[in-house]
Amino acid sequence: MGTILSRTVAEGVAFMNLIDGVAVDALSGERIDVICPSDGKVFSSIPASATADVDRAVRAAHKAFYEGPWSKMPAVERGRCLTQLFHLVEKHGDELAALESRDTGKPVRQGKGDVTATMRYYEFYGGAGDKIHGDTIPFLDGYTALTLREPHGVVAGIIPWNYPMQILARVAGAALAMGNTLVVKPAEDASLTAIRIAQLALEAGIPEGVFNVVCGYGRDAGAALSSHPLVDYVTFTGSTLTGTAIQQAAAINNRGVTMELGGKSAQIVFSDADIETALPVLVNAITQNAGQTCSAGSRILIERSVYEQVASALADRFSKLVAGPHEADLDLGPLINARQRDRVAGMVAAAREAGIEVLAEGTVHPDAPAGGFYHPAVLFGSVDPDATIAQEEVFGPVLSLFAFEGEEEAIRLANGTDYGLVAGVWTKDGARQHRVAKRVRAGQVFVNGYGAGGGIELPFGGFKKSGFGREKGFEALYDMSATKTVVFNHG
Ligand code: TXE
Repeated sequence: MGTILSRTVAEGVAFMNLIDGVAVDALSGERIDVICPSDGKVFSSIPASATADVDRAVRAAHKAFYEGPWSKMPAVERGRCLTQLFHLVEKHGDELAALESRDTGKPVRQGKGDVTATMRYYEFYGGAGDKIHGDTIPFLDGYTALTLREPHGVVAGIIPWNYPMQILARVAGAALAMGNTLVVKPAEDASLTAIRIAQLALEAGIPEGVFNVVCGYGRDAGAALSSHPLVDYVTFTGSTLTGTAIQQAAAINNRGVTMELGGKSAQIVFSDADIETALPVLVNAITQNAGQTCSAGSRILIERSVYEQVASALADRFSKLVAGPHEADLDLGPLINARQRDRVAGMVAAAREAGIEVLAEGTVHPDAPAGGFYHPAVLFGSVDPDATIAQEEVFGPVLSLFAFEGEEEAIRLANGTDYGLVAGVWTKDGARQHRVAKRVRAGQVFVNGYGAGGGIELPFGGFKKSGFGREKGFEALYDMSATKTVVFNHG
């Protein structure tokens, strides 16, 4: 089962909120247990913050925006702080990876991958903020007209539990680079790295009050944050249902929002594809983070002439997949909590009962702790495109295969859900690559490859119920700022 690498990290530590540069408990003193998904045991705790704590953090961020140096600093100086944060994440990389693995249950090497991606966000945005500028616009005689890109003010970041450190980095990197101040509400299931990163941000020279973290439940702290009148912009990654609630809350104050929601992403495998190259990528796209990835490739559409070949090669690989505790570094870790494990198990059971064929199933390692939230990988074959398992996000290691005949049907199936986050196209035909990439309704399309996790410089976001607004790359800097037009009359 491998050696124990991170079963002791943060043992017994009572983590605190970080508000205005100070570590503070919730005003009520109430706390939430932190449970390791690998064994289901409590190892730490976080504050159960409520409206009054959120108010305190938002007021600190508001004061830091209007009275502090951050929003007035030259972009290059803000960038240097973010670059310093990049160095500090690297310095504390082992600790952060261990913390993330224990908090989320993800295999240790994936925790390390999250550190690498997190560093890359702070590196990218450390160098990007000073490259954003406005325009001068030809206007009436006797006038000069120009635009400035200005920060929104206080940005609220509501973060999920699947990639807590990475998703925080993509929000914080872009928001801070543009001069906003930040109040982060990490997920109640995975808040630890957010607290550590906010502490490191202080060490990196980001002033007090600029980067605040308030832990708590979504229905309490999250709802209070998204509806707070001093919040100027809300960015959210999570479920489509919660996204709708947050949009409604932010609408009370008519605030802008970025929504990065669910997915049911398809990869299309044409008969001329390099199948050997595709196979490990197809498997990884649904097993990474045990399928708890918004961009997971949860549907594979296979041209009928190669369906049997691809399906049996995938079945072979699926039957060898083993789930186990994070420190054992197997193919899959546990799911985040009992509720998610039961949800996935329920969807799998319903699909079986509906008569959908199970082509292969992985296993849970016999030595995996009994209290852990494990679910084996499951491969469904010849799935009806209208079936629930084909339409709804499972958020677990569950892959559905579909057969298609020709390009038109492939595109129709790929576009045949309410979501539109990512797609993959596997073919050697260059003209087809372009045609299909254009017609698939997804925010990112990968041709002969797949992976939304890397590529920090690539804009990312959805169509349809997958959300709106774009994160990552330069596009996020536009989302995290507003255009101001200034007109000078020389007459
Ligand atoms: O997510 P929620 P949950 C999907 C995935 C999963 C399902 C449920 O399908 O099975 O969501 O997971 C905060 N106001 N994704 O319930 O509720 C919450 O505290 C303000 C997709 O855990 O979306 C947490 O910080 N905030 C996904 C964050 O929202 C609220 C990642 C996400 O929780 C709130 C995670 C409220 N009323 C789950 N209610 C992705 N797109 O990557 C909750 N929150």
